[in-house]
Amino acid sequence: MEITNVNEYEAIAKEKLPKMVFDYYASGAEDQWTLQENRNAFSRILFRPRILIDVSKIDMTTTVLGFKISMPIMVAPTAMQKMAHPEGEYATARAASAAGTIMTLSSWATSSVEEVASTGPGIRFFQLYVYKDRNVVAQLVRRAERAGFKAIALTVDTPRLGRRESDIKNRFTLPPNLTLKNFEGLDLGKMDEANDSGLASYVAGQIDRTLSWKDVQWLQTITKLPILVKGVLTAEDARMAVQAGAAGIIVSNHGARQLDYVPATIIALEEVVKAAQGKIPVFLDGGVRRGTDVFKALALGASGIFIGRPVVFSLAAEGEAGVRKVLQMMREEFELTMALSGCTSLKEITRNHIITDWDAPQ
Ligand code: FMN
Repeated sequence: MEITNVNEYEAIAKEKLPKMVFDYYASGAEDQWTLQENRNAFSRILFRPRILIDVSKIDMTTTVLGFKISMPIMVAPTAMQKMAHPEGEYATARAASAAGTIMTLSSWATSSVEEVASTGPGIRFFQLYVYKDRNVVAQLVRRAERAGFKAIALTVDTPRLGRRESDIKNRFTLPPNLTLKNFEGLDLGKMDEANDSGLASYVAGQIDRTLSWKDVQWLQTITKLPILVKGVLTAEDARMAVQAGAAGIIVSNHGARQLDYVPATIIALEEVVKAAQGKIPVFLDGGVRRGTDVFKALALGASGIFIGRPVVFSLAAEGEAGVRKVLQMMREEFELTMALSGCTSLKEITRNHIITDWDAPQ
């Protein structure tokens, strides 16, 4: 039967993938309260559509850090995509490029920055995890620059890995035929099996828990690339990101995989946007599955959104064609939402086009 929305890929992926892999992709942390809330919160925002506006032409194009893209829908970094499909990150890179949008490559990709660059042209960002060994970080950032990546998305919500109980039960580890390709030559490409989550042990061994705001400044001394701080959920940290010289903020709770009982990102978004005061753009990821969700995020001040799980699920189901279809369905739904709410360009989307359950009664 024809697939008509992004959510349908999850069930197909579940049938196709080994349980250990599907659970790793799908899970959130602990009670998975935030995992549900990331979705549920969107349903507490309703539209105030405007009528009798000529919507025969809709322009969804936008500019992110100076790069023109076809729509404000981008690809979030998700690790180890070759577990989903043999073409893994190559397929995602090609699909994003065909859609005219940005792909963010995970530090923990199963394809290297050079390999992904070799798939062809495309605007790509590199997601960075900071290892204890700063030489490893400096080398990797340099390689990303040389491979033509345009920005660093610095993940700041993972000093330790969140407690994902299915990964513990499944003794999750990277399958032996795959490596964390960016680290292969640095002897950090393999993940040992552990008595709990192999990934949690890897993080505990390699990732720098001392990471702090001064490192955001350090990063700027080793690269000219703009830095997006990924994982901000409060106004306080938004102000600090601006001060630290970030080029942008990604409001993210890591797909609800880190600290459970943090708010849905769509709820946290507005305070971050206010605190950033228009000085730097604010993006969002977490639970975006519909064109209506994209519109709601933009109405609350986001400059664009990223999708995570829909990419790995569609990759598992249909490879590159699946990821293309996800991006296409999101684009079409978003275009329709704009038309039906009376907006012909992104700048016409305003706070008045929505009402939330935390707004004062009119
Ligand atoms: N975020 C990172 O910064 N680095 C990663 O390597 C990374 N790997 C992920 C792997 C999976 C399977 C998932 C689901 C998320 C991962 N994330 C990672 C978080 C995503 O970048 C993003 O914040 C999240 O998936 C967005 O929520 P969504 O999946 O509901 O769209």
